[in-house]
Amino acid sequence: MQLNRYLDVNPEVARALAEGRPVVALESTIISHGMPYPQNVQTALKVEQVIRDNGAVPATIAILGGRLKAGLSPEEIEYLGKTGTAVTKASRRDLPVIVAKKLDGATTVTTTMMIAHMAGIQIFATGGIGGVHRGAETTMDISADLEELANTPVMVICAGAKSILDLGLTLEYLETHGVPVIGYGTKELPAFYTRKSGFAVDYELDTPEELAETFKVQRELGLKGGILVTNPIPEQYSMDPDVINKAIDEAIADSVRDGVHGKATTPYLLAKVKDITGGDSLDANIQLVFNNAALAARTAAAYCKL
Ligand code: PSU
Ligand code: MN
Repeated sequence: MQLNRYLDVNPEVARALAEGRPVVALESTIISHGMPYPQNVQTALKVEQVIRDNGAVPATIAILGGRLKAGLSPEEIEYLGKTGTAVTKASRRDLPVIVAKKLDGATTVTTTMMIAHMAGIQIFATGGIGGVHRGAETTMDISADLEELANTPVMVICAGAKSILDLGLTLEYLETHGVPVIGYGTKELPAFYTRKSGFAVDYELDTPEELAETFKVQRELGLKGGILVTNPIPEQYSMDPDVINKAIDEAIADSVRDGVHGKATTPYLLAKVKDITGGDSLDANIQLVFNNAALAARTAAAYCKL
């Protein structure tokens, strides 16, 4: 484990890492900004249980009082969920000020990867990643998540990207930056709420062992950066593409009308989509996170056996 005087690895996580047992990182922006209270807290706690049930130790990541935390208590998760969007959404550029001023921050995919790496955690489960936004050719709104995947050696297991993003441009960006994009049991990029997007992924892998082996080879070759695993939402929870795409188009039109920009865009769109679909998208969102957590735990377990 890298020594870092700003980092607190909770005892259970530290013990598992020291003993070479599997650990899975989880982000906290999905709790504070990605879902409403109290479903956010219920989901975050259940995700940790899913990880345990699949043989790994969960490490939910956040910044509390300026401390980088790898592994939260249920009370800390409750605090983040209840405080919601009043907690700063912390991406890479936010870290110095939040830590120096001893503030709280909910970690995005970017900062969760960074802190996981500092703690020595290699596998991270989430719902969706940030990417190249629709209209990025004029707004230049490209998530820092993509840059982090290009630079930080963590495997991120997600359900693909939401079509609030430009999926084609997101894949182009990842290709340019040398990030492998793997479909788990599929050759097609899943679009978060749906199993299909019309875009092909680089490779299909079908078992946690294959994912673990691929990640190990990437490390041993000395390649920088992570791997993006896209795991389709289970069929029974997937949404009607027409319904969800219409909701997303409406949400984007609203965001343009309201002049939303910068870091507020993604949380705004997530909340709008949820409102427009009457909560159906929230149910799908919760189920796909459980599905990703289970795969991440099994992959972390396989990685420890290599
Ligand atoms: N996409 C989702 N759910 C989320 C997020 C994205 O489907 O909760 C969150 C993640 O924390 C992700 C962040 O890292 O939003 C990306 O924000 P931005 O687009 O501002 O980079
Ligand atoms: Mn952005």
